[in-house]
Amino acid sequence: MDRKVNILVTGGAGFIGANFVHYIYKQRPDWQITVLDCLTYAGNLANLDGLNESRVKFVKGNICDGETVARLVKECYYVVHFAAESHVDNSVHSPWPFVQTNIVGTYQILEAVRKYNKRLHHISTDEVYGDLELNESRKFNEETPYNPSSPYSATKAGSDHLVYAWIRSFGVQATLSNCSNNYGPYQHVEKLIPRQITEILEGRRPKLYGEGKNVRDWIHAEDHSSGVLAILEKGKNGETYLIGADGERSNREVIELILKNMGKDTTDFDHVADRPGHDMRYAIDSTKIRGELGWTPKYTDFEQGLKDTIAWYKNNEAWWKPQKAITEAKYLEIGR
Ligand code: NAD
Ligand code: TDX
Repeated sequence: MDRKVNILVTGGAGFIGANFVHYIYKQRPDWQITVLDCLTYAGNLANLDGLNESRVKFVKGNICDGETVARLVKECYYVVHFAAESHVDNSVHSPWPFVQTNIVGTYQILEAVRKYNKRLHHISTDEVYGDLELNESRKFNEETPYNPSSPYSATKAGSDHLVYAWIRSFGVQATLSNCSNNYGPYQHVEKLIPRQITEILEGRRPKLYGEGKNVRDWIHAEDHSSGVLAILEKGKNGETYLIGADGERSNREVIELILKNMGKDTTDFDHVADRPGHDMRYAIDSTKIRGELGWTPKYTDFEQGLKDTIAWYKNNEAWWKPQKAITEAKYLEIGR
């Protein structure tokens, strides 16, 4: 590519967005990166520590603010749209911010890329497809019909439909990806894996929703990043790619593995109230991105990835500590 690439990353101060910024910073040393993030409770500027300001510019702003979005989109070459309200439990308790950010915010991004004819990659989730039975062989693929269960997944599904409509009605240049559950550094302590690691580090017991039979398909955030970069550079306009690393584990297995790798007895956890409408199983068939774009995940050993993640939380207490008590107080309020 001849011209200098400036990539606009929305939600780049959150978990996956920040992992993506670090990945691009290393993999594409000649690219300029602009992060647009309004720093909700889930955003943290410290996630971008260590990156040189001559290459990474941070703009504090809301994706629902059309003027800010248009100004930044006008200046960039690619837009990768991660910004979202992302936690299912929060969406069941308080859905309105999800409608605002996930739907109205995505609308503003789409209007700006339409106006300035810029290339968009929209980040979505496997949760838009609803859930699978525990014992069926079927996995989600690009043809699976949408069937979201929670306010979170319904608003992500809504944002995906907006992207499809803008592609078809206005010829917007966009790709989409639907990824499975991510883990790795910088994940907020509200999510399953960091919550349990930090509970143990604070001397408490992990908390398993219901019986813990629910299955999630785990992928390391760096593998999600490499998938997104492959789509951005080699993906076909208008297409969707599912990203997954064959990492299916029940929640109970995940908690047992965390306990084992932190030197605890694997029965040392508590069952707490189940999540309302709790999706049973997610699983991704990633044949398309592997076959068409030659993408493969690097972290194929989940237990090793988990060990690295445990080490990261042990070594970065100052990063998670300020959020921990606030997060557990929220959980106490909803009884989990
Ligand atoms: P996160 O909650 O950790 O981070 C979201 C980021 O977006 C935060 O930095 C927050 O400040 C920012 N943000 C929220 N609302 C905003 C707004 N209105 N304007 C500007 N910035 C705003 O989320 P995450 O887990 O990193 O997820 C990132 C994306 O990946 C989301 O689109 C999510 O749906 C998708 N996704 C997540 C997973 C997962 O396992 N976490 C899996 C598949 C897809
Ligand atoms: O303390 C807990 N105990 C527990 O058993 C927590 C926080 C969760 N769980 C269960 C609920 C889920 O079955 O673990 C599983 C994973 O929970 P989350 O980390 O909240 O993730 P999930 O609901 O699966 O959604 C995640 O993956 C898809 C992300 O938060 C979404 O943003 C993404 O789209």
